[in-house]
Amino acid sequence: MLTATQIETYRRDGYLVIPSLIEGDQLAELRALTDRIVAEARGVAANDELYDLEPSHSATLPRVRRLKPAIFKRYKFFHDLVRDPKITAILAQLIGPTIRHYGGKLNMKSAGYGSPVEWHQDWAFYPHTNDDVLATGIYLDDCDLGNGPLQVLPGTHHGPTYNHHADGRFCGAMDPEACDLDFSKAVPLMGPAGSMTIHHARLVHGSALNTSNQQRRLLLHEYTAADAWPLMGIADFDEFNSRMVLGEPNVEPRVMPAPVRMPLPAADHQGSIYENQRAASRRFFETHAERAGVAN
Ligand SMILES: O=C(O)CCC(=O)C(=O)O
Repeated sequence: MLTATQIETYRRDGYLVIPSLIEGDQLAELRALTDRIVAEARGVAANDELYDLEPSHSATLPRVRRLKPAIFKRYKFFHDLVRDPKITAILAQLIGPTIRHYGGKLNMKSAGYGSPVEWHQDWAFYPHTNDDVLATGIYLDDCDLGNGPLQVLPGTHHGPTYNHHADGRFCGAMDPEACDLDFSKAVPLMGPAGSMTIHHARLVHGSALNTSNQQRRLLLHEYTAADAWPLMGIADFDEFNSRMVLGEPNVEPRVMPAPVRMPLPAADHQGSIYENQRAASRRFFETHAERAGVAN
């Protein structure tokens, strides 16, 4: 459970780190299952429903950038972890007693080449009727400054929703030179394997290329208050309600003012944030190709 000070810090700064929340056998299983799924990418030639692949991936030299939301449907372990009471009890203190899982993914950020994620706000991808919306991140590996920690700009969840468009289309990345933000104030969220980060959906965040020899895997889960409904609509109401993780669903969305920009027209490159961000007009973080001195 969170202390009153932690709750106050989250409201003020928009993020928290809970050290070593996942431990022992549960952490060991999370790591072992992930290793197994990644090993099965050998032979996969292109992005599919489960795998998002690094630009330098080949079927013989498998390089997975992300495991996509299909892991929550295919693997009971991941399905159950989303609903783990030690996580949902914490979330209830931040967004209330009825909670729905929105989605998630496992970003690999592999040693030596794991891709950067450009500055963005999750809210630009999935605006809702109110902003009781957040993401948790569970580190599968010890995370320090060297292996590409998630970085956040404290307090930005109280500010505008920034432009995430380029050439008239959504691209999932902010133009770092077109916004009034001082990125040198970014705070890296670090901790031992099993630590859990929490960030508000409107908080500006991103992460750099992993140039170290330590991988940095981060399992991201996105959650909303049950009465925060997605402005992009609900394709399947039963499926929507099957994602309740705490309390009962309702049909009374709570509408609260929050700055919104719709992610439309949709990004040119679909499949993941990495793909969306390929269309960004300007990048902040160095890419693997740039570092290696080859054309992107
Ligand atoms: O993996 C990371 O460091 C950041 C991920 C992120 O913000 C995202 O995938 O939306």
